[in-house]
Amino acid sequence: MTYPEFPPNCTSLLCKHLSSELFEMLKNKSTANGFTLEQAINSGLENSDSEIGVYAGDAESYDIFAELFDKIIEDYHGFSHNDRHHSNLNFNDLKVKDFDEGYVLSTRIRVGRNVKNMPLGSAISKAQRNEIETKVSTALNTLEGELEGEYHSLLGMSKEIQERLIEAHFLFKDGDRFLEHAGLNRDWPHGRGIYHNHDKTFLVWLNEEDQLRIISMQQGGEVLEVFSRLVIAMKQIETQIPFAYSERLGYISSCPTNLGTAMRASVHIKLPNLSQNMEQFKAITQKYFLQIRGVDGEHTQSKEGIFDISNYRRLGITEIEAVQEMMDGVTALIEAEKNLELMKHVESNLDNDYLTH
Ligand code: ADP
Ligand code: DAR
Repeated sequence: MTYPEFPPNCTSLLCKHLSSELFEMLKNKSTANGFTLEQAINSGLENSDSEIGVYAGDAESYDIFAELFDKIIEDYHGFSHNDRHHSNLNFNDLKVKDFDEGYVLSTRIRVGRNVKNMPLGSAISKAQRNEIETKVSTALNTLEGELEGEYHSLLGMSKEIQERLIEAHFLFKDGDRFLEHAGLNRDWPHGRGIYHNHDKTFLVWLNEEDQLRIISMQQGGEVLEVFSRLVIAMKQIETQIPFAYSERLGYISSCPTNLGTAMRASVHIKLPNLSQNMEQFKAITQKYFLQIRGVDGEHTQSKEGIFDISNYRRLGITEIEAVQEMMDGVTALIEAEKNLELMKHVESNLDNDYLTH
């Protein structure tokens, strides 16, 4: 492989950090699973509009290709090679904020997890992926109480049911081109599926981007309820399924953006006025380290002034800090939205006064 010719408009962290010198240093290296630099960067080469552009094929990738991954990790999370990740799942430490009524439509908190001592999705074999599906779905089927539910393999699921679950924000989409070119969609739909409880407030995706996406979600803005359900579930699953974990990087994920807590705490929130003031909107999201996604998740657009707002950082902060950052930022967004509403109301009253006198 020769040094790739990145297009001039490439803005990914891969383009930014893979110098020709670094490429020459890493191009002939591979992990014990045979995962190569070429495989790690293929998604970013095929998708020049990538934000990041790299995926790991196993936990070892973060060591073998550390000279590249560490630059990307520091750029995205502000986490340096000498930093160490710490966890805090004590939901009593959350300074809960009740969001004003009428803005937050729903709350979802998810973590990515991968099975210890197994390759990640980009390097796993079909047999290993099927083994994970069997072991994890068996463990999930032992869950009781509020978490009790059923596992549904994608292989046996009709397109109509899949579309309905995707539309309702419960199931992952297929055909993601970033995952495709990372080798994460190989053998699709074999080994993929979804577990959910009877109310669909607790769900687990199997073998999408990560081997598990453990999800707690519900209508409204009761963040503590959503978070505590997730923490209880995570701990119960981990008693049966050991997760890939690093003292330095926390929970190991396919994409470096999901290392550490691998947690994304999001709300669907109505901000029709702020959506007309994107400069002000983005100033607030930058201040609170928030990410703006569309109403159907990553790489989608907002609809009717509804946005998916979540914490951007996942590594080098604890789970409590990630959720707190989201809550504090969402509170600031609601305040800004209310002020814009008030200004609009005053202006329309002034206009009416002017017109009637
Ligand atoms: P991930 O959260 O796993 O990184 P996405 O951003 O693609 O993946 O979101 C996955 C699905 O979850 C999408 O259908 C998205 O609309 C839905 N979703 C995300 N946040 C919320 C939320 N707060 N309420 C309801 N659905 C949500
Ligand atoms: N779209 C890929 C991944 C960015 C982070 N999102 C994940 N991991 N789902 C990119 O490189 O832009």
